[in-house]
Amino acid sequence: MRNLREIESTGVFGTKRPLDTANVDRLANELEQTGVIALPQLLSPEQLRGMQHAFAAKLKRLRWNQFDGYQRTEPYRLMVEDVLLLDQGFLDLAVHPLVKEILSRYLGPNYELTEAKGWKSLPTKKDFHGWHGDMWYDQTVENKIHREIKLAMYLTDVRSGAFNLLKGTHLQQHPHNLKRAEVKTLPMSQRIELKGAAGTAFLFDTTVIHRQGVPMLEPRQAIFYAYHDPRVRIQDEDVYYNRYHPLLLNAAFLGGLSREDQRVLGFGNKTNLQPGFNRHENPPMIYRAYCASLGISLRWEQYCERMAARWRRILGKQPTNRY
Ligand SMILES: O=C(O)CCC(=O)C(=O)O
Repeated sequence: MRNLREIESTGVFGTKRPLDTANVDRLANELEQTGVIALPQLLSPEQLRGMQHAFAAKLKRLRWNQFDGYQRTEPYRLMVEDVLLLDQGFLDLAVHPLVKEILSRYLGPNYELTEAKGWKSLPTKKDFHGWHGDMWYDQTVENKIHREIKLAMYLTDVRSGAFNLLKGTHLQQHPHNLKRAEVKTLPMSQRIELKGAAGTAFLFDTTVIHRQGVPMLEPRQAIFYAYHDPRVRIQDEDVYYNRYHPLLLNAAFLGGLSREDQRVLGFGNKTNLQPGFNRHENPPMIYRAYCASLGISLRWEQYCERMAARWRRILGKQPTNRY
């Protein structure tokens, strides 16, 4: 496997350029053999800049009430869900012709994009994200090791805390989080660390043993798209959290999609739709405290407005428009 740093920049492998079948075959074979491939430059610098800008905007604050933003459910990562809503580049990447060609060879004709999210990893020396294969299908009923591919792209330059994997460990066992005893037996000579500049993209079979590297010395922003056959039964935990809900899309970015693009994006597919889904857990105490303080602050604002209006009437002044 080539190191990502050695990949030549041969210009943007854009959506208009005809695909070189030999090159696609070579990449698909490499993916089959090793469980991972580095991709050539798929997007233009302008597309990448648009994605970085939109992603950074989501990272400005924690999502709350009318303030859109990231989600935080763990200490070392800020999660940005549903990135296809954010910028045209995220959508273009998801249905890039080279990606689709490789995926249809590796996953067959029924694969779809089932999740599109990203995160900002915060600097830490803590080893919080161990070696694993991604669990997604219901292993209590599925005997087969199902194929799933993730497309990853860095949105910042990554010099530490890069994606790590053990080449050739894919499709050997059902994916799971590895226990300490298993980690001791891993073929560490096969370890690859995918450092790279912003825009670096790669595909990996999610059964390949992988992890985020430690230490993470500077913040890292990356997106990960998951592609698999949506007809395969999802594990209970992901049904519970509605993880593989139909993609959330932005109408502004859906012009000019081919029928294949529409299929890949799951147009009209209700297999994993949970109508009226509501999270099953109760929000934490702090949420109730926020709600209560919001109610008080809204009522206080209204009271201040009424007082200000009364004083304006008394003093004969015109109201100033706040909006
Ligand atoms: O953030 C990383 O580098 C690791 C990602 C990962 O483990 C995953 O997507 O399953």
